[in-house]
Amino acid sequence: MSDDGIPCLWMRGGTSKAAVFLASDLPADPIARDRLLLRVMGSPDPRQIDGIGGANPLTSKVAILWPSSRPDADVDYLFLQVFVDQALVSDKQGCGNILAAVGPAAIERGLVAAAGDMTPVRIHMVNTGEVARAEVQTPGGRVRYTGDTAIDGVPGTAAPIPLLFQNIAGSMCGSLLPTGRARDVIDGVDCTLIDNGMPVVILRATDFGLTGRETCDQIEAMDQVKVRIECIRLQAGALMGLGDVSEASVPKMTLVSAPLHGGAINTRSFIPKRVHASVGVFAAISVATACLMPESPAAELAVVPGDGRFAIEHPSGATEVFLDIGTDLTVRGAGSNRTARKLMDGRVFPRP
Ligand code: NQM
Repeated sequence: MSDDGIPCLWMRGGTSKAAVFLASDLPADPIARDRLLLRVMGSPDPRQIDGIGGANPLTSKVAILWPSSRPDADVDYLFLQVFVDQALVSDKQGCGNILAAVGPAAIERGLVAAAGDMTPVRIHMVNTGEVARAEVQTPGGRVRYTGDTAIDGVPGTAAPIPLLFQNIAGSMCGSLLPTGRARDVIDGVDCTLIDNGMPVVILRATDFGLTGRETCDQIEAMDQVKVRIECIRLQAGALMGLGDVSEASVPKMTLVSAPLHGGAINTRSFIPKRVHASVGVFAAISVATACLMPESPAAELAVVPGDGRFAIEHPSGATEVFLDIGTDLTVRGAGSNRTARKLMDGRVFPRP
């Protein structure tokens, strides 16, 4: 298989990048598949110099697509996080940013037929079991990537790809608040253990001596802060029913502080060891949901918008997520407007 290369689409989805494959082009056995993907990306190696990975968790991602196994979806999407400096590939999280690339890629690869100027694509997110809806612009039967939509963390503008979700609470933990509480205390630090599409632990930045304005590089240089956060993460993972998370990419750790630029709340997210250059889509939805819970450290800092549109501030601007909030304050649905772009369509040659 690898002598002739493997068909591969290299796509930007939101503020991340992924290699997109058809399942039929990869080994069916997950162990053989993951070994191959490590070689494709160039892992383990901090620079991923002998592969196509970008030496950061946000650019070392894989999406695998196949015709949907479910009547309520058009395409199945398995997300895999390929670790940069460890020989690990994890399916234990989804990815809302790469999800933005799935609709266009499914149309590019003929898994979904373009239908008029806008093609709705129902995507079964295999990692968590839910179905998302993406709207892809397809004038003349081809994906249009150009447009006027700007998202923070990506230069320029592109065609919008609205993403809509329902029933994402408890995506990996089984319930929105896996401990049954909106506030737990771990190592003396208040936190909210929440899963509205992504398992996230929400903590006050000030409890770690931070203002929340620090850059990613500044935080990554703070060894003591990182050790404290990882220690809390390992305990939180067990409390959230995720077991031993020492080699898992969830839960994500998000430090919150008061908004700085008119948004709902300000964040710095560990994903879980590197600091995210922006924020994950589902992570942002989980943070927004915590802002509605009076006992959460997020609620005391948040400025909750009246229209359900939460601008979640992060190191490169803000990500807007939408919550459809019922009268009893339950979150019925959520969404985000993202963009994506086809960067390369060709064959990838994994390291032997
Ligand atoms: O939370 C990074 C990203 C993500 C995940 C990560 C994401 C999400 O920004 O839905 O998008 O948290 O590892 O690509």
